Amino acid sequence: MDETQIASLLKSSDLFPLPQSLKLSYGTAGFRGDATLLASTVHRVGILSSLRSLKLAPSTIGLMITASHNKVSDNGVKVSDPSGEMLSQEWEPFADQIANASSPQKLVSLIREFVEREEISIGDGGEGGEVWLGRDSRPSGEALLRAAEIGVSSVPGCVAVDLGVLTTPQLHWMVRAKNKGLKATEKAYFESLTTSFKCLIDLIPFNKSSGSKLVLDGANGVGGEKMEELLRGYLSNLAIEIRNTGRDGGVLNESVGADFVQKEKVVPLGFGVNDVGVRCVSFDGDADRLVYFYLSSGEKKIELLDGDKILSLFALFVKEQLNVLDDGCCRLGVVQTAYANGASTDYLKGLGLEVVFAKTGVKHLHEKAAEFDVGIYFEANGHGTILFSEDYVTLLVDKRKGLSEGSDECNAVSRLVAVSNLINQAVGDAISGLLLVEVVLRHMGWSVQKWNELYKDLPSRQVKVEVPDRTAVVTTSEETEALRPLGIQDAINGEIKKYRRGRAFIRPSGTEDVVRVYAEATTQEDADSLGDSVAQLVKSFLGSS
Ligand code: 16G
Ligand code: ZN
Repeated sequence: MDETQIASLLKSSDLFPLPQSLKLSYGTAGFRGDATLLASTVHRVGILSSLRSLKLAPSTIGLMITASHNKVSDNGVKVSDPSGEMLSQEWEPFADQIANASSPQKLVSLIREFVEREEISIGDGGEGGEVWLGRDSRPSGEALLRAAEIGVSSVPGCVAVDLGVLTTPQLHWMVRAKNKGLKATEKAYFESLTTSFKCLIDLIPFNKSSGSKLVLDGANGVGGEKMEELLRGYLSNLAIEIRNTGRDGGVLNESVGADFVQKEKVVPLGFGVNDVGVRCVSFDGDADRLVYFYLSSGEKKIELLDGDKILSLFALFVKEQLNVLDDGCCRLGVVQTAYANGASTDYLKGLGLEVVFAKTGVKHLHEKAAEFDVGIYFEANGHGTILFSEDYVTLLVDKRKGLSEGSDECNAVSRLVAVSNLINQAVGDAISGLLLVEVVLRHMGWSVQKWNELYKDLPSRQVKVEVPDRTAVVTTSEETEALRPLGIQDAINGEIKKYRRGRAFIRPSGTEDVVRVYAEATTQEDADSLGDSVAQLVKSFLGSS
């Protein structure tokens, strides 16, 4: 790096001093924290994104400003690689280092070392870098986006493109499309969803009714707004009532949204007795997660159809199409985490599907799903998608050419191709997930209640334990067993044995300073009791803080 380049970085870094006592880690979903403390972090991630773009030149990188389901006063930042996937894990340590550099000088020296090691060429007449910026609807987003812009353009030869307010999956989709040389606008995103959705609806063999009403809880975030845009401009026939749009004074993620509904298992604000029996869906704050629910009585308690149930519905539909094709060469697999309800795993295995487990965090599930021709992944919290390998889609498209129009086989192929266009291939996407659930329910002719009957969740319990050092817990790669502290797994196994269909595991959280405990068993009482006794074990092995 030459003097002018260094001066440019120093000058812009002086504008964004690191707040004292801020210690950040890139974590499972980028950097997150109190929005008032994040300007330096976002600025530095802007620099990182420019370097990533130069390293992979010519390619566009995405930078999203969001804190997903966290409270409105928080914000965060994460990076999308050219494929639309999460930033490569190889760059995470560098992200941690620069985010925590105590002065502009230290920051620049870390960047210099990194640029040399990675052989990144800056401003020597080669390809320039390009970073696309998006933000969710948080009030702090605009100022943070400016910080990101300054960071991006402080790397000579790099430009920032402000795409404004978007859902996280929209930004990932657009980055992916751009790098594939496709139309990469928001309009193109909506058109792609619309075309594939309509195609799937047209392929429904019977029952083309427009379906009963769906009510969406938009978490007072960007998802509701974008869904309105989609309905207004593209899918005006779809009967969806949108609540919690953020315009009626509701606060982002406060007693609303997918995370609240999934964790608390109660109705979000804005829903009540009048909605008994109605099909409802909740997005999270940046619309990369969705869960369905309905009220079975006038109480607040809900019947929850979580990520596991969405996964099961999708798996059933995809498998049905593959059965029509009698296509033994397609490797279909599903990916879950240890949090998946045991009843869902049994159900999926009962369908004859290959079920594999990944560590918590979307990037881990995505990686495993990408190993299949068709890989379906979902976390119980509602984040997931269906990945189609490019080779398999090409094979399908070729196959369709030899089939007679309107035959069962041709329709099955067309459905699979349309699903691959509808469902976001980059990350979990609540809007496209919703559209696919709606299609599959109509295809099956099912109500939400009927869908819920696929299997009955085993009662479960989650407990958070505050400990002096959560990193003392080390687990196997699938997080189902604890390797450290020594002896704790034997003790947990001893507890599990006491309960019918007992299952429990512990893991250090990637987003909070706690150890998480998950327990399930045949009755709620047993699940609670198993959860509590495992939490006690964590305290006795690690000490409580
Ligand atoms: C993040 C992850 C989510 C995971 C959660 C676990 C992404 C986009 N998000 O929100 O997938 O379930 O962390 O949190 O990867 P925990 O480690 O605190 O339990
Ligand atoms: Zn989210």
